[in-house]
Amino acid sequence: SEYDWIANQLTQIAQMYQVYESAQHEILTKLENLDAEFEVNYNHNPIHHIDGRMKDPQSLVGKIKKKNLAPNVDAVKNNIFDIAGLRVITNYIDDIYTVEKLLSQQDDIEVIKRKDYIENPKDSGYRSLHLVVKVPVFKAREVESIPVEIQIRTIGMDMWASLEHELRYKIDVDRAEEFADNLVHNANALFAIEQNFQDIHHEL
Ligand code: 0O2
Repeated sequence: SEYDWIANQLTQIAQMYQVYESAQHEILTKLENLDAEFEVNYNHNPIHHIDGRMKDPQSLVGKIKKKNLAPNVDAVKNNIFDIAGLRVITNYIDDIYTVEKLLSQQDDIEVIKRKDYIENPKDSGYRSLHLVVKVPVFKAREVESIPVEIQIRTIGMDMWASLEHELRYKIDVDRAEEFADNLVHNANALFAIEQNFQDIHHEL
């Protein structure tokens, strides 16, 4: 019946979220372990802090529509890679690439997507390194390889992105251009400051 169909869909969705959350935990543990090792061996922590989120259902449905996907779990799994997300905030710009290298060189990690919005900032001024990595999740009956989106950025890049994200919803369409220039200017200024701090850090 129709109810069986709904029950089946809901179960599949719950199972999907559960396994993606497990994958997020696996990656979070790897990152925390790397940071702890740095703490013991060097005087410097690359990671300032880590945030995580599971994509909320509204936003997932929005993406299914935008991408014109068939509304089923398989289509979602094969085409949407940010169901599980982690955001790694680093202290310095160099740390971004250190974190990337240390994670991606691990035997059970496969990088399936990489976008460097630091080399090539977005027109908005947005900077961040975006990775999608697959990690094996060991389930009762099988091993499933699950993608997790990781955004790696400095404190300054993160500050800019969260303020810009908040402002985006408040800016009138007719004044958008005026603010756009301002925001790009601020992104570049913050980047210059962080390069400066990086130089001092190297010097010391
Ligand atoms: P949420 O709530 O974080 O999920 P794809 O995911 O590959 O299909 P695309 O366009 O390749 O889509 O993704 P992109 O641009 O590499 O990354 C999208 C995410 O990056 C966004 O998530 C934001 O978190 C962040 N982002 C990208 N551009 C900007 C920007 O100009 N300003 C800010 N503040 N953040 C940005 P979602 O999906 O929008 O939301």
